[in-house]
Amino acid sequence: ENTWPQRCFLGFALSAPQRQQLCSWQQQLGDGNHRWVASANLHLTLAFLGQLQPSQMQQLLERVPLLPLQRFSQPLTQLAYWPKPNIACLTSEDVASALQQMAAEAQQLMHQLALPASEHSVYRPHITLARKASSLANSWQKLVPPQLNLQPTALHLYHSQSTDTGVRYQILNSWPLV
Ligand code: 3AM
Repeated sequence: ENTWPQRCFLGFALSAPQRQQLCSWQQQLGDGNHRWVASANLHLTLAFLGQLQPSQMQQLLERVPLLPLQRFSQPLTQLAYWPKPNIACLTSEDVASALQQMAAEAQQLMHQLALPASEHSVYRPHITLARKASSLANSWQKLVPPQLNLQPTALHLYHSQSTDTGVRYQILNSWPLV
């Protein structure tokens, strides 16, 4: 059952071994006041689209294939805590150029669809590992980070749905990277 608008984002999936790697790393640290992101929800966001109306969805589906959908390798090897979204994540200071270009053109596409652009002028690739993460702020960067090299084979359009058991990201459409 689809209701509108739909909260959506463009992003990349992790491989099953990568999800397992991060999940094991989270488990070593154990629980606390933070909320670990569930293994099934681990992802790399290209662009947060926000609330899409049906006409915007239709235009998006027409125009995403025009983005530079090139393969890339993005190492993610640094732990960071970002206070404003209050997340603890795995990130990198260097952005793969093909990913950088895709992110910039995705922002232009959002502008064309009259979607609010990102508040941030710089694209920072990251995998959110924990939310409500303020209790991790002091220790987080001193931990030994998981070493990940993301090499996605597709770009996905995700629908972010709230459910009784938490948020669920449903893939609505996928485009292969070439
Ligand atoms: O990729 P991460 O997990 O950091 O927090 C949301 C998640 O980020 C973020 O978009 C990703 C997919 O849901 N998000 C949610 N609301 C947002 C907003 N208003 C947002 N990003 C920017 N602006």
